[in-house]
Amino acid sequence: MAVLDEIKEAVINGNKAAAASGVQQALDEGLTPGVILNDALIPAMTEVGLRFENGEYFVPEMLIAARAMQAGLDLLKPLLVQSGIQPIATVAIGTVKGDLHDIGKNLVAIMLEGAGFAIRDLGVNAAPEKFVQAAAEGAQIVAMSALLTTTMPSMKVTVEALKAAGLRERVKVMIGGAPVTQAYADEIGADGYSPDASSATRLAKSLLGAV
Ligand code: B12
Repeated sequence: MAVLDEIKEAVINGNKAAAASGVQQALDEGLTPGVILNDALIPAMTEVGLRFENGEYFVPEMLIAARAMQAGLDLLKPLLVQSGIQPIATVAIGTVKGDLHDIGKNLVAIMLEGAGFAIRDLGVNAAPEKFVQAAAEGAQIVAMSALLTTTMPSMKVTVEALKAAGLRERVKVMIGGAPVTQAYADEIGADGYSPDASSATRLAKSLLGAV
């Protein structure tokens, strides 16, 4: 599908306007948000990551590609999120301390919202205390994202901080992000891991016994 290739190119080249107009065109042509996301936007960011690894791209290129991706996501968000439903539970989601990557976290938040969860977005660079505070204020699930191997340990610190605050039994902890694995989730005592945004919604529901 030509338009999907155009969107991919636009994101890879960091062309925000072309990414947004491509997504709009794809929607006008009747493509579903899921297809646009999984067959254009996400593969584009994967390619950007490869180019960074190969030394073809540097941080500025990654950043403008991320902005182009976000412009496309902004158009998809209202279509991915249903409204007017009673929330299943509140999820406090954030990218852990020291980490500024938020595209995956935002995507997981959008999908969870679409699946009927209320979202408390703690943003990026979220310190363990922020997650603890959100849990103390009633969030039933704490969801942490990390894209850097160097920031993953903050997930463990947060789990420990929840324990120290006496909240660990009251909340479910789920984690994700490209370098995160099920083995790491087991190691730090998180309740669950999932590799992508759609399985994250299934995971959240299963953690609450809602499926
Ligand atoms: C875009 C990008 C950036 C942008 C981020 C902009 C933004 N607003 O997010 C900018 C330019 C800021 C950036 C900066 C850096 N980056 Co960067 N970045 C990327 C890149 C290319 C894409 C990440 C992305 O958005 N992917 C698309 C989304 C959709 O995927 P995702 O995040 O994995 O999320 C999915 C799943 O993981 C999962 N998921 C995510 N979170 C959660 C949470 C839960 C609870 C669950 C269940 C699931 C889940 O669901 C999501 C949707 O399916 C990756 C390469 C890559 N392929 O991952 C490098 C990458 C992550 N960056 C990297 C590096 C090294 C850096 C810098 C250190 C570079 C530098 N020298 O300054 C800095 C660090 C800044 C910081 N302190 O955070 C490395 C990390 C290496 C490592 N293993 O630690 C990578 C892997 C590039 C590479 N190949 O080397 N980066």
